[in-house]
Amino acid sequence: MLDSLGESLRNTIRKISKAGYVDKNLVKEVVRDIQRALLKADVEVHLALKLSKNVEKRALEEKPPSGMSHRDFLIKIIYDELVAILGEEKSVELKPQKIMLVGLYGQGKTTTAGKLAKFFVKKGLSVALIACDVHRPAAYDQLKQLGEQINVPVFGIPGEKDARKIASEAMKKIRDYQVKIFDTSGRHSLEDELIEEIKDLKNIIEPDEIFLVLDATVGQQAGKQAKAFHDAVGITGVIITKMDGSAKGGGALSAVAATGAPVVFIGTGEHLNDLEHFNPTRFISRLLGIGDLETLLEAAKEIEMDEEEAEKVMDRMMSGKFNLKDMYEIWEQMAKPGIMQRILSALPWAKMGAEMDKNIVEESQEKLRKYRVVMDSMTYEELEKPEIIKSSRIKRIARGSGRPEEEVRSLLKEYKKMKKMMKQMRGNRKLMRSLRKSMKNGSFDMTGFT
Ligand SMILES: Nc1nc2c(ncn2[C@@H]2O[C@H](COP(=O)(O)OP(=O)(O)OP(=O)(O)O)[C@@H](O)[C@H]2O)c(=O)[nH]1
Ligand SMILES: [Mg+2]
Repeated sequence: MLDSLGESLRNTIRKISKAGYVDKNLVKEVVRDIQRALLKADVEVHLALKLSKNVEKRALEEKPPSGMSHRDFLIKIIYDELVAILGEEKSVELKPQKIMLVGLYGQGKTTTAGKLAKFFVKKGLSVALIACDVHRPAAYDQLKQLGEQINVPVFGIPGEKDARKIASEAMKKIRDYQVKIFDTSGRHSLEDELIEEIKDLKNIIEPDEIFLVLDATVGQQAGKQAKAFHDAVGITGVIITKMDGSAKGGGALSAVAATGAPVVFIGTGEHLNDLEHFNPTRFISRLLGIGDLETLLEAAKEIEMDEEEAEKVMDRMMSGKFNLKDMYEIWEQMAKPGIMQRILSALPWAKMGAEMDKNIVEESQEKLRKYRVVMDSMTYEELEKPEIIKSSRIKRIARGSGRPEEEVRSLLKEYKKMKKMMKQMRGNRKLMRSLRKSMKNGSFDMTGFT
């Protein structure tokens, strides 16, 4: 998704990283690049100009905080400005509420109603769907089918031509459900008739949330469309659908900028599970290829350990209680191709990822081969407390494994080295936390990361 925008922006970031120094010419060039990338991705012209102008102004006028290079500062400015467009992260609350979905024809309202219903059901809330679309002939049946898939009741009055009546009836009949999701009619464009209808529906339903459902492939028109809906009923959030497709995505950025309403979810497919919570900072980090800690933790999750297990290993590593079994486990993880790359891509050192991955995989595989035999000849006690392995034990282990004593010693040396590294990483974890915190506060200190 958003491949081409991401790629052009990442090229720009690479250009900055590779530059010897940041001067006016580089700033101008980068600003031009960003403008071009945004326009190509269908971001509205004035928004693209405003963003690139902000970048230019700040890059030329502001000084990097002490400890940060001009290069990193320029990257940070770009990151900041993109994040600023998307605004704060917003999540739906897990409480009883009424949600009304609005949007033009075919944007994905009905499908999204089903996805949202499933989302709340999974969180243990009781959900009802209400079919207030009186325009599309089979709208009720479509919603009914979705409801059946997830055992969620669908309220509707087939044949009824007035959406207001359906909503009023529904308000009486489905009181007992905690979450009520209202699907509404679409139109080709925001006609007066539709505006009147959704305004009335809003008065009847008194929704807690009004989400605009917007197809990611809607280009330059997205901002205008979003603003019109916003002016009519006040949008509290945007759900961008079809992010799995070839969307250029700039429309989505424009819509958010035009309404100030944050993106809450993105739809990434036709199935009811294809709904993802949207996190603006993570989204931009990925787009720029600079990653953040959350992505890092996710990558750690993907390495076939469940989250708890990952936390446990992480905690053990960080607590300084680190033994040979832990070391072996870590090598085992690192010996799998792609894993370091994934982890590194979440860090500012992303560009080194692929190369390092290859080296680390080879190195780890070799270590595993070499030391497995040696470790097989150790007792549990020795594996858990390697410190007790002195020369008589070394002799025994060497004999038992049929490997030279030197190899046992080198394994122990390796262990000591790694343990020391873990200690240093403990310091870095704090650094990571502070980085994340400062990113949230808007100040961003990359000291120690470059
Ligand atoms: N690939 C993909 N397809 C989607 C997504 N969301 C919706 N669709 C598809 O888009 C088409 C239109 O979706 P609907 O949910 O019917 O859209 P709507 O806004 O209710 O349309 P109207 O009721 O006609 O206004 C359907 O074929 C959906 O399967 C998504 O996130 N990804
Ligand atoms: Mg529909």
